[in-house]
Amino acid sequence: MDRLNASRTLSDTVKAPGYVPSEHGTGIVHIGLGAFVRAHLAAYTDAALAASGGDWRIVGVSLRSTAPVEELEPQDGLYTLIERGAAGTEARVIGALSGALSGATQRAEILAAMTAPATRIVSLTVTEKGYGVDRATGGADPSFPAVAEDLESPTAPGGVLGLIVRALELRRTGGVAPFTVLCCDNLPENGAFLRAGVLDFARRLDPDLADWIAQSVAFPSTMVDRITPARTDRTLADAAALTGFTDAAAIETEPFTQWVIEDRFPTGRPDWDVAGAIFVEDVAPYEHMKLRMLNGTHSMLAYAGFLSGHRYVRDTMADPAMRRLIERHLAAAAATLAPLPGIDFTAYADELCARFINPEIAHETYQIAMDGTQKLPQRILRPAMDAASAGQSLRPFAFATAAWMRYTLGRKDDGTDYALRDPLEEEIQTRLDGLTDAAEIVSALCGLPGLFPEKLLENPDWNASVTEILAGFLQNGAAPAIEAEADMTGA
Ligand code: CS2
Repeated sequence: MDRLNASRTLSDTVKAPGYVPSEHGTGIVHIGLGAFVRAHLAAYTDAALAASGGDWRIVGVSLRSTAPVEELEPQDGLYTLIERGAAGTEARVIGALSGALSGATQRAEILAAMTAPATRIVSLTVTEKGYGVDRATGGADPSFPAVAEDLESPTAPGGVLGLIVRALELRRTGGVAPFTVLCCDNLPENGAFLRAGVLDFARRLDPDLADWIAQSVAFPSTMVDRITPARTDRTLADAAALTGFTDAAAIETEPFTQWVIEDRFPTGRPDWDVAGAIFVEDVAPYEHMKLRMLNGTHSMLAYAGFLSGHRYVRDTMADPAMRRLIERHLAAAAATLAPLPGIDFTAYADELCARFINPEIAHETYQIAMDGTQKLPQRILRPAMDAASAGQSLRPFAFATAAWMRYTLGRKDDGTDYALRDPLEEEIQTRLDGLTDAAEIVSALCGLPGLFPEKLLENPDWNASVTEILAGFLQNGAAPAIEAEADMTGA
């Protein structure tokens, strides 16, 4: 079977781009060329190009893995986006990517793309751990390898902060207006987060440049949402059947998609609103809602579900005890939120349950369980602090935390080992070495630098609950511990 590319005529079973991709120039450099951007930002941009045109195609950059470039380049950036839902499967070919660059071999080309006057937006999905920003100080983290290397050789950067700062510096000296920086990762106030990291990095090299960036560069915050499981052989087989061509870059996702963005793009942006993006003054309340309700519940169900033998999110929804805990967590997370005009958190929770149930989406609990130390603070611990201040129950958050702690032991009840896949994996293993007692494990993990807020650790109720729940996991096993917890919900 031939490979998908721009000179092929697509079969009728797939929707082709509603424009001629080669007639549109590039306006965006996107760093982080995984599945998510292909299901989200590129899909919105594709719809905007079809509706209103413009030179807004995207050059994708994969900082470490060369696979995305090898998948996309031979296909002229085209790929199939498969949407799987109760109403059936839909597929469309996305034409928004104009090229793909690899951080491993093409640093000069990446900088050239970022400094090109036509580039007006640099967007990012590099995951929570990919920025090299110290979450405790908010500044650049010099213990992060790419930050250290780029501070040493700032003119040939390879990391996120180094690339943004160098590209902005070159634009400034070249008299080219700066691009807008759009962080699309699941972090609270993600624009301000990245801005602080960029400014601190720049200040270490050139305070004057840092001041200029602070005055001239926009970092709008944004909330992104679309459940995008890792690709499987079925994704590729379905893409081939639908398009009639081999497509090494196909991905699959759910029908639901949401994007809320602060409208601060001094040098313009695509008409993403035609595809349903919502522009608001302040995105923070939407981010909190999504991070605490969707992602917080996801993390809880990922740890508890994985440990009790549920491979996919949909399987946890079919387990009555897990289902009760999922509903309890959604309600507890909602109770920590300030009211958001026009949004009913109960309806949002119901909608999330319907998405989690989607039988067509094979979203692995093990995929969500990855990088727990990077996810817990905004998803579980901050809401726990808010619940404590408001006199609400800490129990659902303590349960999620205890499930994560049990997960960090790296071994299931049946003795199967698994990799933690967390940037602090080694440190966690060193701290836990030889420990079997719940209280000792809790205290070892609570000592991880910068992870648990002091205020939470000082709360006796929190420590007692986490320790008691973890002891239940250790003594009785995951499934009985989950049953016991669900019995407490009284539902
Ligand atoms: C998930 C998210 O892997 C994870 O941690 O919680 O990727 C989640 O699927 C997305 O944020 C949904 O928008």
